[in-house]
Amino acid sequence: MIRFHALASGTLFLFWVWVAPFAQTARPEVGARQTNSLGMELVYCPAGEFAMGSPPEEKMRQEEERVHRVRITRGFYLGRTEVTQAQWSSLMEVNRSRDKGDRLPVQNVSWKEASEFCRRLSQREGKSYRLPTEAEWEYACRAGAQGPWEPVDPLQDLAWFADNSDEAAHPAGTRKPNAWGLLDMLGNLAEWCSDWYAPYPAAPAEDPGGPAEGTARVVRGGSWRHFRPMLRPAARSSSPESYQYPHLGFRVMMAAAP
Ligand SMILES: [Ca+2]
Repeated sequence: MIRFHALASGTLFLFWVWVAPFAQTARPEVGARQTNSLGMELVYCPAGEFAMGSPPEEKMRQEEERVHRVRITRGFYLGRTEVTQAQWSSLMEVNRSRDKGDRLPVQNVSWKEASEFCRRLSQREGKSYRLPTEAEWEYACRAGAQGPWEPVDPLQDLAWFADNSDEAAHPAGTRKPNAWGLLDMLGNLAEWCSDWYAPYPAAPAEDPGGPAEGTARVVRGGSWRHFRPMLRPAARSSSPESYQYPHLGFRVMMAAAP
């Protein structure tokens, strides 16, 4: 019996030695999904490097979108859609959305309220949720696409925007996904990012999180009320953090296990 025990322990030890290195390096597949306790789908975005901003030849670009290399050093999960009103109401007392509906994205939320939602979700799940940085947002929106941005499909198929929205938000995730499976990155609601708004640094950056202080927060993606120039991965916008608009919502970022 003792001999068997020793043998079993030895086998277990060898198994651990063999498995441990793989367990530490295993990463989810690009676009792998998780669903949290609110029924919110999260999409895995891998670590990587990309050209943030728009090249001079991109149509409708703004001068401030100057290209610089950005490295995202850790993979992360991003909400597959904007936070819906059903998800919002699970954690927050007041829903001030203009267009009411459980599957519609929550509207009229300030940056501080969106951050509070992330805090409560982190507490409930025992995970680390926050708003994505502007760099994480653009990286996920591009989903590996390089060079000047041109939608492969007609933009109407990818996004709810001024040409097809009938001046209202639409149920989350009812247009086509991008290459990583994310929905409504462009259009439907514009989205709060965590950074203070300021001109980009010119130098290459690693996990940039914006300046330490400012007067407005970054907003990305354009919305049901915007036209094509704002419906580009590099297009930037901003708003003071207390403002609430029917065209502005957010999606969550969840840190992946180290
Ligand atoms: Ca959006």
